[in-house]
Amino acid sequence: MGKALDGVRILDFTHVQSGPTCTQLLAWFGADVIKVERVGAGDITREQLRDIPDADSLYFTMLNGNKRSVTLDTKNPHGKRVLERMIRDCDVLVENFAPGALERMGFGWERIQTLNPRMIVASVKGFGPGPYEDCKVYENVAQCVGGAASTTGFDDGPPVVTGAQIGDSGTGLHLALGIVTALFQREHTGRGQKVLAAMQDGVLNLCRVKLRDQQRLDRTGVMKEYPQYPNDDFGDAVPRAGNASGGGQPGWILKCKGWETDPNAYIYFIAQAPVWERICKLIGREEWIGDPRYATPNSRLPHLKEIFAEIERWTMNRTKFDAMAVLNRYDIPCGPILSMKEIASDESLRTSGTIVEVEHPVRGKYLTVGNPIKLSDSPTEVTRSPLLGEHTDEVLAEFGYSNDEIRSLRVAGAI
Ligand code: CAO
Repeated sequence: MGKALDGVRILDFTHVQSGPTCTQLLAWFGADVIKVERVGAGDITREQLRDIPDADSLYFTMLNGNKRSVTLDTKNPHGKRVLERMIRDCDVLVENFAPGALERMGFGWERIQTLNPRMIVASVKGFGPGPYEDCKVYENVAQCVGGAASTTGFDDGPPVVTGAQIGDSGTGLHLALGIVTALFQREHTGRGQKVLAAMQDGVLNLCRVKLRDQQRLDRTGVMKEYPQYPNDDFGDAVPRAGNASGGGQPGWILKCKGWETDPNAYIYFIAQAPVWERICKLIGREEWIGDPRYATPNSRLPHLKEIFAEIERWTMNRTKFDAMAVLNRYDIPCGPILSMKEIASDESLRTSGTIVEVEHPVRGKYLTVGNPIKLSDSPTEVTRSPLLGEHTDEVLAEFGYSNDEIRSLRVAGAI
């Protein structure tokens, strides 16, 4: 069976996390992703957070599967000529260099357009146009400037960054969508275009419910589903909401059996309005069903702390998995707090291909996250990340270089 992006050739100048997540996704959909790396060094993450001496790190291997690796010195005159040829014959160039690096290399948008008007040039940057456009940005900076940190954590503590890499992987996802959209438009126009995904914008897009809340707060001065209501004051900016659900259905994280010793013996519980009666019956508070203080979603809002404390008395007597099984029988939305250890051994995630074990020639077997997007006509087969420069000769031959030419490029230090 063919793949959705068969025939799309991608010149992948990405490094670290944001860009590589994007190109890995495109590779999973069948694009030929040629990762261009610095001669002798490669992507800096090959050696960051290493757990096995001299083997590519998990940081690298988990973000660069299904790609080919070419080494090329794009500052060497011979290397620049190779790059020109590659640009002429590829569909997309993806990069997440610091602002201006591509131009300093001599390959700004105008130059690339001259070489190949059909080329799509896709970039991750920290900020979009404006006062910070020249700044370098990493994950947690993006979380801070995109609105996530100020709205995450508890009211009595400092801002908190989340473990979900919404700045890096989140922006990589945004960029991937931009690229396939530009490829689709090129079908009609025949022209390439620039695609920009700024990390600040990507994080804000994922935090849009908090911008919604800012406007509600500006108008009414209160947000009744936030834990600050009814006893604490609201300031003029959206406060940190702890584990409140953030949606129209109240939720909170509740202790389960074993919480004293197991940091993940908790469950997320949603007191969804349509199943309120069942919740009351299950926890033995049937009198709440007819009580006007608890009967409607609005009347319950000032009592949420008390309600969740009462539900917690029920969850604390069960393991998170037992609680989940019972609550699901009553159609009550909930989810156990799963540790990474539990996720790593989850059979259903392995069966669905969301967690995959891959064999690597240097590091042996490693686990990686497979394609979270499943296409019925374009199944993903996850393959290992390439060794540094593993495909240099093979790729250059495909771009028309003879063995002798490849040898002299190597002597010149261009590859
Ligand atoms: N051959 C020759 N030179 C190469 C090369 C190659 N194949 N690949 C890269 N280089 C050069 C670049 O041209 C650049 O040189 P100049 O500074 O002389 O122009 C240099 O390597 C370093 O590139 P960089 O500035 O992108 O790298 P950095 O480590 O200094 O910064 C980062 C890293 C991530 C902060 C920066 O790239 C950035 O802000 N990127 C945009 C935002 C982003 O993606 N952040 C997410 C990072 S975590 O996923």
